[in-house]
Amino acid sequence: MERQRGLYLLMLIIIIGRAEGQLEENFYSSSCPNVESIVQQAVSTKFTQTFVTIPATLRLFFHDCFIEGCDASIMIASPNGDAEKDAPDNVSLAGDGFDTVVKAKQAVEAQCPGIVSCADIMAIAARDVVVLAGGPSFSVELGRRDGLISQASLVAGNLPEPFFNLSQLNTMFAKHNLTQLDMIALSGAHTVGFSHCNRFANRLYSFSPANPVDPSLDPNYAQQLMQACPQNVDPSIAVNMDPVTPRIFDNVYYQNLVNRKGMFTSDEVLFTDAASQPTVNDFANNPGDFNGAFITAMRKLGRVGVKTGNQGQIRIDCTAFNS
Ligand code: HEM
Ligand SMILES: *[C@@H]1O[C@H](CO)[C@@H](O)[C@H](O)[C@H]1NC(C)=O
Ligand SMILES: *[C@@H]1O[C@H](CO)[C@@H](O)[C@H](O)[C@H]1NC(C)=O
Ligand SMILES: CC(=O)N[C@H]1CO[C@H](CO)[C@@H](O)[C@@H]1O
Repeated sequence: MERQRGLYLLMLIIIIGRAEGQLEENFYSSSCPNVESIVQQAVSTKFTQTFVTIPATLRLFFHDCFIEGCDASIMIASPNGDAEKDAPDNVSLAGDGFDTVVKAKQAVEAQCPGIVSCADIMAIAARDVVVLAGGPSFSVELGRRDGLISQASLVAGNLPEPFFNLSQLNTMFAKHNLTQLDMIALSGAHTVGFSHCNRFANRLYSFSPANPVDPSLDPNYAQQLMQACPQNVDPSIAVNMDPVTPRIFDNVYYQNLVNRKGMFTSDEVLFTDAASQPTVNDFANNPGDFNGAFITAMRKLGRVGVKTGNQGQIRIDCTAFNS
């Protein structure tokens, strides 16, 4: 009798624990069983219109998770221009990422109104774009709720900067329980997408008084970048971050680092710092190791600061809190 009560109590604790704290792969299996195919369809339709869908959606997910957790707070539009997406660090978050999430949400709402969070749609879409670019597939945990806070002032100092060194990168990722290995694997997202010239121009023109060109850059690659990004170039000009296979999600990013063709200091330092170089060499030589580490890290990224259970809300329009 006592034992049975104890067992019931234990089961109750487990059930409550699951409902409140944790994400699950089959969270919508009865409430919206087709959610993943609906999102996938919307993402691939958007992708047929523009390749930017891929890098923009992936980066949007990363920035969302690092500020206030993976809760779609980055999606909120404010008439005053003071929401998270308006922060200077968000400069150049391509509009196509926002558009992808909005379109996917509309498609989901049409079949399962009021059920699926924008935060979960972002997590599914981030996986889908990796797959569309030829990267590894993986299952996505679900059950996130949408956040109730979105403030530009929360962004400063909470996103990694392209001039960071290894310890600065590690410190920032560790705040979210992400290891150096996770950080190196997630940086592999720079295998697709674009950077504006001003984010790395210092490496071409004003690195140091003795070396205006960053000596850790391959000289031919530096020349190539100078051609694409002359001094004082139009700030809207952007270049591929992976000069070799810019539209494929692969491990060539790490081969580029070995060949001194990392776009940012924060990329190249992963190879030049002895503490991270063995991992870069491994990922450059073994695509399977990169894929495995990337999947693990994306799933961990997707758990950062999530709201579950009764926290937050299920937004109807991803760009506005429910009224
Ligand atoms: C490790 C530290 C990181 C730094 C310092 C960093 C910095 C940057 C910067 C400066 C840009 C260029 C933005 C522009 O000028 O348009 C960029 C682009 C991008 N980042 Fe990162 N990033 C980091 C990690 C990540 C992670 C973890 C992801 C995703 C998992 C990611 C995904 C992307 C993507 C896909 C783009 C291309 C965006 C586009 O083409 O629209 N980055 N990143
Ligand atoms: C990284 O940068 C920080 C801040 O500028 C500095 O204190 C630290 O010494 C640097 N670490 C390395 C290994 O260069
Ligand atoms: C941090 O990650 C470890 C290993 O993945 C996990 O066991 C632990 O529960 C995580 N901690 C938090 C606070 O998320
Ligand atoms: C996509 C987006 O909303 N980007 C904004 C990022 O922040 C700058 C200002 O700092 C805005 O001008 C952009 O519109």
